Amino acid sequence: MSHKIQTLSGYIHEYQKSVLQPEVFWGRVAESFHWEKRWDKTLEWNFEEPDIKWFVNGKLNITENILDRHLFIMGDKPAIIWEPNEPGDEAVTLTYRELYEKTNEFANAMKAKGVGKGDRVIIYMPMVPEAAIAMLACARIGAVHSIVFAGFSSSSLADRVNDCEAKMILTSDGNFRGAKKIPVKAVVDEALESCTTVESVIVFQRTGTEVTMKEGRDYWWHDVIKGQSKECKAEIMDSEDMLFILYTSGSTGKPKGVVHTVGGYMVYTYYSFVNVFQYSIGDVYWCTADVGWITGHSYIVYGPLLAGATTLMFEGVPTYPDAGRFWQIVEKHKVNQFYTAPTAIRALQAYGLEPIEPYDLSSLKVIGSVGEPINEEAWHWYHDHIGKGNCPLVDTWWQTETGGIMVSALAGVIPNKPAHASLPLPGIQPIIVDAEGNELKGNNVEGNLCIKFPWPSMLRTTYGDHERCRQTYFSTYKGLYFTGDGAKRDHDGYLRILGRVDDVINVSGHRMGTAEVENAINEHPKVIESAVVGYPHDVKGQGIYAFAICDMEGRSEENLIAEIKKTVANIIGPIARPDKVQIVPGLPKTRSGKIMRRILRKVAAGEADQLGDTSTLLNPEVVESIIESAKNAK
Ligand code: 7RM
Repeated sequence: MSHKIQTLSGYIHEYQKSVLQPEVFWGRVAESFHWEKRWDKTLEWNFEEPDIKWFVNGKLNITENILDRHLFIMGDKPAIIWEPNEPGDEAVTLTYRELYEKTNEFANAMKAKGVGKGDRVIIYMPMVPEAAIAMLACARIGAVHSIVFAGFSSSSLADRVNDCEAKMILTSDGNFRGAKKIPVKAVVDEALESCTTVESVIVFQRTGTEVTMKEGRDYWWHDVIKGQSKECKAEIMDSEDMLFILYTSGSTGKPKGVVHTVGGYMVYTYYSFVNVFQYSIGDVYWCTADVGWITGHSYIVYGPLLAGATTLMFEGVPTYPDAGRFWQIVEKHKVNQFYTAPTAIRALQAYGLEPIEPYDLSSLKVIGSVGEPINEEAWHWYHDHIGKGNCPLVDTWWQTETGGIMVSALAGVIPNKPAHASLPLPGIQPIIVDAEGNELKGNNVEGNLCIKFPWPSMLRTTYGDHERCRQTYFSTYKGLYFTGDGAKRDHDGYLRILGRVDDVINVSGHRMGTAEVENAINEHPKVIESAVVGYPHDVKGQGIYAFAICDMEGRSEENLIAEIKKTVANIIGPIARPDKVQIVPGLPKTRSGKIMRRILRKVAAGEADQLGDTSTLLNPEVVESIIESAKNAK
């Protein structure tokens, strides 16, 4: 672990090196890995096309660095600890050797079904170790995984399957979440009615739920691994070959497939994991995310396992069987680093201190936050009552597109400051710009957050549509990667992330495009037009507020609102269900016909008295009736 920074002066020194000589800096980190062939050149890039290549012509397989490399001295050390949904059920530990064997066995099974290098595989699975095994098995044979969060609907799943033309789906019969048993395979079946590329589906048996298995297409996980060798030669990959695609919402209606490649992603997730969490061999690390999100990819699976860590996976939810579950697990497995989302903290905060009291949390050394800005109140609660005032709290800012943590304190190395993500990691060069793209230098400035130099784990493209990648991230400000977030650099030079400046809302740390939700609402036959905005929500950070113009004939407002919510849950998934729907006679439009969301945001936030100038509207009269009918929103 020679790359672990241990002091503030060490950080300052490393940061400086990483900016003055980025190629030397990252070359040194990359050297600690096993490469089949060393790279010729560390970096080639331009942000115009964009075209970014790290470790050019290097050849490797990421799983050799996760599995084979760790067999020698870590073979019997726990790689994954799995805590099941039911507290009474036994936890499962997989050592590095067991993970190696299970990955290879399943990789061979996938190969036997005709999947190989470059083929896309959709993973639609609950939080079981097999989800990690599935990811690694894909990486072993060079297949590109694309995980779809198992809470997404069949049509969301079908869209992703079709966009990446997946050849295989890995799924489960069902999924336990708290007191609920959720069908999973049935959702896949429904999705597959509108997909043509999928040749086989492998089903992991988790709940025993009855499922239909289509002859010649669907196979049980436990059947396909029978007789497979526990050795599988790793496919040699180019550093810039795809590792995975992960779909994420943006400001347009259609989620984009963010593409990450093997070499750079490996180097950066490892480096950032070790430094942010100050992981030491033997520690038990737990990130509560789902593998369906980027946090699960980078900081449950790849980063920790590359570092030889013990990573805990939890199948259930924070409030089952009660609001003490997280803390019970921390005590049970003596968790040393705990990484969760502000929305979970706020939800648990509402239960008070009683659920925490029975548990010994003294194993904790570092606590972390990710997914959205953490408000000061939640920060203090988390810091005082979970960290007991003596664990550094790392507020980590990053994105699906960045692949790894970009701005964060390094635990115990960089001093904390509530609600501030703080400082960039070595190798990361963030800048704040004004609307014209001028860099705002110095402290006490606020503007849009951009990154001006490439880092190893940045996205390379959006799958099947490179122009969209250029447009979305590299065209707003010439020569810069634009994050979509606003940020402030305070008087100490610490960064505070202010949230999205585009049409993306962050609901419980999950990104939703307003356009995506609007498209779903518009599917309801009685909806004529809709507009969706975010509004402050106590637990979720932001809630989804929808304004809809509807044909009311034969419907009560209440029924219609309920139907609209249901439509969205069906089309996208329950996480996109609007918190509030308001039926309106019209929407405020500019003269060019654009919806003026600024006004709707104020109404949704209950700040209709601060609307500002509405005189430029095409239809100013509609505003009064929107304000008036806000009380009927449900
Ligand atoms: C890791 C992840 C990305 C968006 C991002 C921000 C917001 C994430 C923080 C944060 C303030 C943080 N990827 N965000 N972390 N805002 N402080 N520590 O969440 O692609 O799903 O979302 O999330 O707006 O642009 S993501």
